[in-house]
Amino acid sequence: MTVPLEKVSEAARVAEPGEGISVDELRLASRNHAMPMEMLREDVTPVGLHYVLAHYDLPAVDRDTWTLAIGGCVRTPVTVGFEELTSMPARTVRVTLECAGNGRATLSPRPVSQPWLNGAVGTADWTGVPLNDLLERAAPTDDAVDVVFAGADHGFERGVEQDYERGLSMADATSGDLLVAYAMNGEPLPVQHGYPVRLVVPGWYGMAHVKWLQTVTVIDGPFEGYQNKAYRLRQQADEVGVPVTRMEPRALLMPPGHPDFMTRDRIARPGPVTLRGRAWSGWAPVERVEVSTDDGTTWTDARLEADAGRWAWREFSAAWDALPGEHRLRVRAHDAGGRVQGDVPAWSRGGFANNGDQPVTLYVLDE
Ligand SMILES: Nc1nc2c(c(=O)[nH]1)N[C@H]1C(S)=C(S)[C@@H](COP(=O)(O)O)O[C@H]1N2
Ligand SMILES: [Mo]
Repeated sequence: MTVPLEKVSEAARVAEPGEGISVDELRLASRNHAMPMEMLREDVTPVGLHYVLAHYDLPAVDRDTWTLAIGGCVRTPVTVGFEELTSMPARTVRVTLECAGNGRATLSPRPVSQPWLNGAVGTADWTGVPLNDLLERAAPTDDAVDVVFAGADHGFERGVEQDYERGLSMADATSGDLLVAYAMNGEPLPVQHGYPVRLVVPGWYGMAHVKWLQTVTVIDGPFEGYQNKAYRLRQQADEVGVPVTRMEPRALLMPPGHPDFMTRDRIARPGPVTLRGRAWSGWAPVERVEVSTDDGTTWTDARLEADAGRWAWREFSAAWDALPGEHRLRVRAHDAGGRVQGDVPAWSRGGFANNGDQPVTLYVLDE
């Protein structure tokens, strides 16, 4: 029997007006979990609470037989095993990682996919070997254009069978602290984050950070693989689109007060409240965060806490005297490159890089 692949996998689409989240989306959402918003209190996200996204099944990789092969347009193909990799000079970099689809579920119209609210983010200390050191050993030839990173996971997506693969230009692959990482917060990578080894591309949205990394292939032309075509900003399905690359500036508020179980709306007593949260941008350092307690009518500057490194989110805080009533709390980040978090999320068919601010509703009781 032959199964036509287009029957297995639905084409990318946006939901009809009023169409709810489906069981297919719920299945994805229960495999791929968000970071709970209260974890914005941590500089480094505890491993089990960092968001997770895997397109296919989590592969079983044996660390003892695992190898990383660097080949293609190189003078000296290199193969390293886990022991050799971990004996090379290592670096640890604190990196905030965000899925390009973070916030997708609240867009209108809603792209049908992993239905993230706003918790598809986390920060970890990644330890590994600078990708540059491995590439230098392999010595790319002069015709090198792109570098393709392939994971051990395998699946089908919109009718296309594939290993998860992403390409980067030589310039992007050889600048900016990229790591071939084998530890997360000082521990071996857990399976859901890429055991035994993953790529970390500081400042870029999640899709570039290939997990369960097995091969690095230098090629003499632009990489046209599925995941490089899928992660593009498009208004129409037939557009070529603009590649999704670095994280847009975004600030998130650690929800104050206490939650209602179902709605997660917040409830607090009147009096002084410290509004806190974290902000990041993959383009340039965050240099300003504004806070509004009246749904964006007035804004005040939050205090920025110590810089935790170029690729890590930055904590902010603002003192507020909460009076009884219903309040809409909003925050927005500015980076040193002049990028500002928008009021209205940018819309694209994939729901990528939508960095609109996310209001938090807070009810302050009379006493
Ligand atoms: N091999 C492989 N790497 C992958 C993926 C995947 O499905 N397979 N998902 C990517 C996406 S879309 C994201 S957002 C990040 C998520 O990384 P995390 O689960 O460690 O948070 O991994 C990326 N790397
Ligand atoms: Mo993602």
